[in-house]
Amino acid sequence: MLSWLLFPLLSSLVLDVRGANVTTIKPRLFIVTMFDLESDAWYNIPDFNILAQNITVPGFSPLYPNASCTSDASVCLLTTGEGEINAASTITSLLFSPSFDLTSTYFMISGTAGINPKMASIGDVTFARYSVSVALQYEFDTREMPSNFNTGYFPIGSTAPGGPVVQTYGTEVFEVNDALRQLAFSYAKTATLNDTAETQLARNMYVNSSMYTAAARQGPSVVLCDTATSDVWWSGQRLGEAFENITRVWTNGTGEYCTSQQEDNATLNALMRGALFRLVDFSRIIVMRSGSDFDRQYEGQAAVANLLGPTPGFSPSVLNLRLAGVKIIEAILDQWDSTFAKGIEPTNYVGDILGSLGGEPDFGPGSVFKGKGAVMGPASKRVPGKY
Ligand SMILES: *[C@@H]1O[C@H](CO)[C@@H](O)[C@H](O)[C@H]1NC(C)=O
Ligand SMILES: *[C@@H]1O[C@H](CO)[C@@H](O)[C@H](O)[C@H]1NC(C)=O
Ligand SMILES: *[C@@H]1O[C@H](CO)[C@@H](O)[C@H](O)[C@H]1NC(C)=O
Ligand SMILES: *[C@@H]1O[C@H](CO)[C@@H](O)[C@H](O)[C@H]1NC(C)=O
Ligand SMILES: *[C@@H]1O[C@H](CO)[C@@H](O)[C@H](O)[C@H]1NC(C)=O
Ligand SMILES: *[C@@H]1O[C@H](CO)[C@@H](O)[C@H](O)[C@H]1NC(C)=O
Ligand SMILES: *[C@@H]1O[C@H](CO)[C@@H](O)[C@H](O)[C@H]1NC(C)=O
Ligand SMILES: CC(=O)N[C@H]1CO[C@H](CO)[C@@H](O)[C@@H]1O
Repeated sequence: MLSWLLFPLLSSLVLDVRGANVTTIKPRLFIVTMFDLESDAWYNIPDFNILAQNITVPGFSPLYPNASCTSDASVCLLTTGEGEINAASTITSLLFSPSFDLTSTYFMISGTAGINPKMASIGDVTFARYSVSVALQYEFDTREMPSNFNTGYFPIGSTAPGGPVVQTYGTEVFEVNDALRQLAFSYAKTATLNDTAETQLARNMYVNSSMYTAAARQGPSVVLCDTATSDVWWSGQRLGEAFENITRVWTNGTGEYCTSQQEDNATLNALMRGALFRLVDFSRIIVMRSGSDFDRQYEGQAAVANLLGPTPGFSPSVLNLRLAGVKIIEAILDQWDSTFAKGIEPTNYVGDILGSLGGEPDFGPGSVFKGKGAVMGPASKRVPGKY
């Protein structure tokens, strides 16, 4: 089924922070999952044993202390733990682990998400160009908000909802390589995705709601649309709409909020900081999220019933990440020498809202580094695999 390329292991022995001898490996792709049910989907695949080697990485979550890799080390997987703090801590630890040389590694986030029924449906696999920290705002409880507000959230430094970023923290919006995203999308589309009778039934409730008729899809599909991060697992029509609005404004009209999750801006922020020292290549990131549950109720349903009710979309959504993701991995490994080793040249801006990696963001108030990128002192002269 899968034709994994064999290539020699890099085998320089180095000591890690524990004083343990470790071997430096140079994976071609790293799968980033957030919790056990997402990683489980990648275990026990014929011809692809991702548990052939376990590598304990100091700084990883106590729940998920190991990265694991295929025997030829071409593909590895880690589990960050859920929420932004776990994601940022785990990815930062990975960057500085002497067990890995990540300078040419592709990163593929593979996680489930809440799904906006205006854009896509449960069971769908989506690929984001923008990852937006939609809750990085001021917030009033709606019972105490001014009467002219339509939501309790409004941008930090502003006086009313819906405006642009005024006071930049730097993690509001990240943009990834769209050329790579289009390739990943085309490979994923060749997969036959899973669906179940229960999922179809739940999906139909939305297809039949007049407010979603145009956009709700009939069956599991692969979709290009953007993702929103918040530690708060929000739900409901009103917050859904508020975050659609802020995504549109903060991406200057080009982003469409479609999936909700609790990690991606943190993962991207940590990778961006690594890219500043050339430990990773920020143009090698794929943000794949599948719809496990709707982010809001259907017409006539109570918001609380949607959030706390059954989630029949969950099992196809984890399975579909793997079914679609395997196609992407196969393509990257098969075409490594011809295409992927040298990288996919981005034609869009890639990076954060500050312009840290250089270039002029096509969203937000503009580069604070005048298009030249952040001056951090000398970039990495670190020998990969050493401190
Ligand atoms: C690490 O490997 C070197 C070379 O094989 C060996 O001399 C040393 O004792 C090892 N250190 C530990 C802590 O295992
Ligand atoms: C790696 O760890 C998993 C459990 O997390 C285990 O099933 C597997 O056998 C381990 N692999 C090796 C080579 O020890
Ligand atoms: C981590 O990997 C080591 C080495 O294979 C194994 O002994 C340990 O059980 C693993 N831990 C977990 C939580 O899987
Ligand atoms: C989807 O997966 C479930 C459980 O893994 C299986 O029972 C079902 O037959 C699959 N459906 C399709 C259409 O492949
Ligand atoms: C949705 O509409 C379709 C087509 O009219 C119908 O077959 C189905 O029973 C409806 N589902 C629900 C839950 O109302
Ligand atoms: C979203 O924006 C639309 C159009 O500007 C506005 O009518 C609506 O009230 C906003 N919704 C929320 C919840 O902010
Ligand atoms: C994005 O929109 C804001 C206003 O919302 C504007 O100030 C800014 O210049 C725009 N940025 C770009 C790159 O067009
Ligand atoms: C690591 C990081 O940048 N985290 C930020 C992601 O966005 C949230 C708001 O949604 C911030 O609180 C985090 O600081």
